Amino acid sequence: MIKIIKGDITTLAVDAIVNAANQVMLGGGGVDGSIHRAAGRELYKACLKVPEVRPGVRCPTGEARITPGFKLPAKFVIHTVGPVYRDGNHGEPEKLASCYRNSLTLAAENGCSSIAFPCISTGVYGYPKEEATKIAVKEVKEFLSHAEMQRCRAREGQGRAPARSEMEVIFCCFSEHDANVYRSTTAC
Ligand code: AR6
Repeated sequence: MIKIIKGDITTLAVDAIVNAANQVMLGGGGVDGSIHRAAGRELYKACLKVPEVRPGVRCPTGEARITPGFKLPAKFVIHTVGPVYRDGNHGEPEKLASCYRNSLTLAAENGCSSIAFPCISTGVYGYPKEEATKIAVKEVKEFLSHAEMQRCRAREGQGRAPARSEMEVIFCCFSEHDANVYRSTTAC
């Protein structure tokens, strides 16, 4: 199930909120700064413990890492790094799509049944909102329908409904304008 809300992602009592982080994963501006402030110093310490894949890179662009939420109402923070937008011809759409796919997969692997996303890459990283929204909605819809297909197969195979229910995916927009972009895109 997809929900679109206007609000501050740090206030949501969901299983996981997604952070639009950078590769170092030690905080920054925008939603990243707000999440670190609300979660407290423990989040910074947990991020420090995430191993570097190369100097200064804990999470490469398009990938995702998970930590506890500490003082946040959310149980987990899934940190993902969106692409910096240049012109759309430098692999940005694929990288942004993999942020959504990897975050959703990590959430499912950690037993999450609700997850909230900010509009990854559309702030400091400059991704045009309409284009980014189309990618976000497409990836989430594909993930949910694939998960539904797996549930159907499991039902057929076992003769009973599996315990796992559909994941609730919230697009948490910081402005009414962003929420309207999501509303018109999900309606398509
Ligand atoms: N709740 C929900 N959405 C928010 C919030 C909030 N509390 N605060 C901002 N947004 P940005 P990026 C929206 O710039 O473009 C950081 O410095 C905001 O309106 O936070 O992926 C990182 O460390 C926008 O729509 O992330 C990286 O260096 C969206 O969140 C860099 O910025 C994303 O804006 C990442 O840039």
